Amino acid sequence: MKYLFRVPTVLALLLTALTAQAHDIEISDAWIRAAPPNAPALGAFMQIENSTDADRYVVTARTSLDVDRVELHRTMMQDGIMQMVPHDKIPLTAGTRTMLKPGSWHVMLIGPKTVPTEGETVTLTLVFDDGSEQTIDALVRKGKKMKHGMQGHGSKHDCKPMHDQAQVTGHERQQNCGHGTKAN
Ligand SMILES: [Cu+2]
Repeated sequence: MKYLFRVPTVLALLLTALTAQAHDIEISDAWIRAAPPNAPALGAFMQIENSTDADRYVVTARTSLDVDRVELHRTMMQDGIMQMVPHDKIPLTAGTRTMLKPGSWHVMLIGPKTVPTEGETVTLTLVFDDGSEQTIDALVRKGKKMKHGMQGHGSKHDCKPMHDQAQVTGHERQQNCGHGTKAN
């Protein structure tokens, strides 16, 4: 009898393990910010859910787009100014959702030979610290509108050194400033 009772338990444990593995790391809402044709770099953003009980990391990324290189960046306040800092990896804290978004963590596609237009999709591959990879499609679109109430909080100070936006139009830069401010 004892043996019979154990079988379902083992099966249940196995199923749980398999299910957990299938949903280890989940990437959703991947997008790339639409940019002018001469943009020197493109920001790629997404949400990454780490439903495991261990901290994980994105260690590198690739893209189907023809670019000079792909870097992992974080926009942050340094020496009193907002700037983009390259990182070796993006931490995915156990049991949490990490937001890659303007003004925060992002994947930077540097030196695109051709800048994709709005509505196109670009394939991104993220490589994790355990060597596993996930490939997703990122939609090229405009940045999300600022949330209500945030507009008044921006300042010129926040806008000055917004990384790759240095060479884009004034209008685009204005938009980006809002996002940087929001995220911090
Ligand atoms: Cu960047």
